[in-house]
Amino acid sequence: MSEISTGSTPEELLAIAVRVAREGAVTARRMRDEAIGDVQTKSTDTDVVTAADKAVERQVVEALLADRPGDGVLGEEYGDSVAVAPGAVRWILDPIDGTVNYLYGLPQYAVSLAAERDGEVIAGVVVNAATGDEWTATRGGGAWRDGRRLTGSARTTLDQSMIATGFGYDARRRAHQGAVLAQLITRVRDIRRLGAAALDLCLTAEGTLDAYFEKGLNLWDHAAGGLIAAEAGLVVSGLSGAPAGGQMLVAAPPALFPALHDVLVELDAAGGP
Ligand code: LIP
Repeated sequence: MSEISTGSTPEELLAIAVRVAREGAVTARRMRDEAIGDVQTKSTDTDVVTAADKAVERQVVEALLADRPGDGVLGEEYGDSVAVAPGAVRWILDPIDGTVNYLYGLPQYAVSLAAERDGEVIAGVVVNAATGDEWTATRGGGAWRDGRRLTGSARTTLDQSMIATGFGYDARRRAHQGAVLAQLITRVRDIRRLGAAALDLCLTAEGTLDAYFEKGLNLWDHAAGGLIAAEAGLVVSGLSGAPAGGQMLVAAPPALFPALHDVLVELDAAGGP
């Protein structure tokens, strides 16, 4: 691997990620327009994976390693390939986030690609494959959409806030999540369940949504969108001081985060199966 590749800047990594993610989004859209093929299930009968998920992941991984052969890739469908060079990058990829939306043709599914070095995500891009909308961020470089810097929502009170969330694929987890929602919905302006964590995070980063939370996300769901939300000035965290992760991820403007955090703790949103 050339020296430049291990020492690439976040901006150089973002340029690679944007190019490759856009190409993957074109493939996802084309395959959707042609026909949904080879639909299989994973953890439950509602946790689906399509031929497009696999094709996009293969395409993105091949393009990344052609550019940077010493890097590693963690992908939703084919798992982890270990980086072999010191200071190399681990790419974190969800080839189609919002797979059920993709299956139904709802225009809310995205290619999500992040670059991680030494355990820290330093660049990320999310491309809505249905619409072409694109969000980017580099660590310390801000979050952007169409040349506009993102700064999140100006909302300051929970009862006037639009909160997005999502549900797992396991019925027992969904029962707990539904019980939490039944209480939360009385405390907020409204709830939205759009079906793709990466896009939920980007819409929250741009202030179209006021805040987002979800239990049970995988790293590939939130690696890029979490950086975009953080670089938009949002608090991206778990509950009670925990980092954002599978137990809970909350993304909210600093003015809103404490109230949302406290009600999620009160309702045991991180609990349950
Ligand atoms: C999806 C997430 C979404 C969550 C779904 C699913 P996938 O990821 O983006 O937020 O609510 O249950 O996990 O499976 O479409 O890549």
